[in-house]
Amino acid sequence: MRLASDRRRVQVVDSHTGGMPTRVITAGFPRLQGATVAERRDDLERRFPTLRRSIVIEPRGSEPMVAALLGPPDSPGAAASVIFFDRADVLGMCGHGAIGVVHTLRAAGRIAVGQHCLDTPAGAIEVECLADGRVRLANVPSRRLAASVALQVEGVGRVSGDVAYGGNTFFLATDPQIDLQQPLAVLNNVAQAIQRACAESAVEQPVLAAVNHIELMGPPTRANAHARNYVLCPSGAYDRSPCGTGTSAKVACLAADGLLAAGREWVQESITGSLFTATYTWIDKAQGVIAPSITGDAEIVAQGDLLFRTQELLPEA
Ligand code: PYC
Repeated sequence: MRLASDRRRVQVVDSHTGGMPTRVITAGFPRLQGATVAERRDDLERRFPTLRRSIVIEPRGSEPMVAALLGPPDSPGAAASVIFFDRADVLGMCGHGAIGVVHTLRAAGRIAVGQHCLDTPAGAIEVECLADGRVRLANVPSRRLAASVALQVEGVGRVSGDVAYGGNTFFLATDPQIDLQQPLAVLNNVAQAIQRACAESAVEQPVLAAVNHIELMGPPTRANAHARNYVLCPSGAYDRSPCGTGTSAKVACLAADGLLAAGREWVQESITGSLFTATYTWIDKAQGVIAPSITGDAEIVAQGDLLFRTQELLPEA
């Protein structure tokens, strides 16, 4: 059955990683300008804001959806380049999305069990398709940027937490511990108030200027997990998965505090109960820089064409 023959087609494969949707764009997206994935990222950000949103939000997508635009590799031997975006932004890196991409490439027969490389705007990442179907991601170098940063948060009071980079920059609220058993709407309000406080305090505490994700930490509900998180993304959606970049940021803080030894596993539970397993090795112990590794699972849930009028695929600038 071929419908809407007057429409242009953008081919996608939809998956979820621990409940968080990833939409891999495999063909049909307008050609981006740029010799490197970083340049193509800038072009995507500048010239295609409406098309980006139309791909991920309703009626074609959903609020939390992250898209992964596949392109040619930059580095010799890389399987592909990938640029992640959600309804608000082009993302530096996305852990759950990378797991979805690798799962999709494997299902499509483009990569096999074993190690591969993906070029992202945040740098090249090593990924591994494990024989049991899971994906291991060697994330970008991660580190804590500041410890125990105190904020005055409207409706909450004083909140202290660490600022850490794991491919995106997180404020990890730890004190007071926010009760993660509260309704999602309450957690969302608290995280948004912290997000606003980060923005408002960035003049006095410049490290906060880079914060784009808020991570609330609490005790796990799963017997095999070490902690549970709630992650607010810049789009306003919460991460249904344990957040690969957020887990990397958390592990960087644990490493900096000497609370998790290199090579030991950290099992991070998401607000929906899904799990990622993380480990790390030191890149530079004196500077607190780690190489985190995140293992998780994805499932393909749909494959198809998104339909657009020709003018909807034209650049805006
Ligand atoms: O898994 O890194 C992640 C992520 C970032 C935003 C949503 N998921």
